[in-house]
Amino acid sequence: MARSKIALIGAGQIGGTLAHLAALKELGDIVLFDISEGTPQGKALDIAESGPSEGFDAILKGTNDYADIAGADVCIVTAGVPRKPGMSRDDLLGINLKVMKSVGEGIAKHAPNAFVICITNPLDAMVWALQKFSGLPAEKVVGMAGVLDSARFRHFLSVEFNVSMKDVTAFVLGGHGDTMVPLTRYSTVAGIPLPDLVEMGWTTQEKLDGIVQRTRDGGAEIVGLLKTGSAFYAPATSAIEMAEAYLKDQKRLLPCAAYVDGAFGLNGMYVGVPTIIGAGGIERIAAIKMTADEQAMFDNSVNAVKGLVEACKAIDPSLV
Ligand code: A3D
Repeated sequence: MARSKIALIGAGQIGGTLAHLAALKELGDIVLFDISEGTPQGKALDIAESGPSEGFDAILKGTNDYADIAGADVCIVTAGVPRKPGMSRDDLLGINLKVMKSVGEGIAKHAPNAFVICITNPLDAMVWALQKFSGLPAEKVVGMAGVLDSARFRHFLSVEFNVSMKDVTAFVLGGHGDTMVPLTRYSTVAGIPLPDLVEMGWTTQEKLDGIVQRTRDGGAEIVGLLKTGSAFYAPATSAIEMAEAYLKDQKRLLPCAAYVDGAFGLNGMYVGVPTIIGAGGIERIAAIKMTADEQAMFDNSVNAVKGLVEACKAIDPSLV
C-alpha cells in the first residue's frame, strides 16, 4: 500500500515541528509548503538528514508551489502570523483571513480529498473561513484547539495531583480564546471527576479555579515567556494526534473546532465540541449535557466566535 501524504501549509515554527513529528511517527511522506523561499526546502532537508539516525522512512520535500501538495491525504494549515506579547489572537484576524483565502484555493485545486486541520489563529473564525474558501465538505475541515487546551489542562492537573498524565482526562470546549470552557465535571483522574477530587481533599476549589484560569491563559503564558512568537511543540503534537486519528481510522473522541449544525442549539458554525475523528473525518459530534452554568459559559464563548465570524464577513463580503 502506498504511503500516506501529509501536506503542511506553512513551514514556520509549528510547520517544522509537525514535519519532524510526522516523520518520526512514519505517518507518511511529507510536503512542507510556504511562501517564504528556502524555508520549507531547508527544513525538509534538515529533517530528512535526521532520518538515518532515527531510522524513519519518509520522503520530505520543501516547496513554494501548491502543485506539490497534489493528492495529499491530510493538510495541516499553520500559514499566517502568530501572536507577539500584548496581542490577542483576534488581532491576527485581518492578515490571516487573506492567508486563508489563498490556502483554501490552493487546497481546493490540488488536494480536494484531504482531511484539513487548521491551526492558524483566531482559530474558530479561520477554520470557518478556510472551509468556505476551500469549498471542501465541512466534516473534512476541522480546527485544532481543544486537544491543545485540554492537554494544557491535563498537564496542570497531573502536576497538582502528582499523578501520571496518562490517567488525567480533560475536556475544554468552546472557542479557542479567553472564553474557552474547561469542563471540570467531565475532567477526571482515571474516571474520578474533579469535583469529587475536591471533596476527597486532593485539591481545593480555589486551586482548581486557578488551574482553570491558567488553562485559559495557557497560550499567553508561553507568548510572554518566548517574546518572539507563540507555542509550537504542544500545538504541533495536538494536530498530529488528530491527523493520526484520521489516517488510522482510530475513532478517537477529541475536542475539536468542528462544524456544528443542530447539536448544542447551534445553527451551522465552527466551535470547539467533542468529536469522533476517523476515516470519514469528523464522524460524530458528542452532544454532551451541560449544567446551566456550563451552558452559560459555552454560550458566552459561542458569542465571541460569532463576533469574529461577523468581522470576517465585514472584511471579505464574498464570505456569507
Ligand atoms: P510562524 O513560525 O510565523 O509560521 C507561519 C508561517 O506561515 C511562516 O513561515 C510564513 O512564511 C508562512 N506564511 C505566511 N503567509 C503565508 C501564505 N500566504 N501561504 C503560506 N505560508 C504563509 O508561526 P507559527 O508556526 O508559530 O504559528 C502559526 C499559526 O498558528 C499562527 O497563526 C498562530 O497564532 C497559530 N497558533 C495556533 C494555536 C492553536 O492552538 C489554535 C497554537 C499556537 C499557534
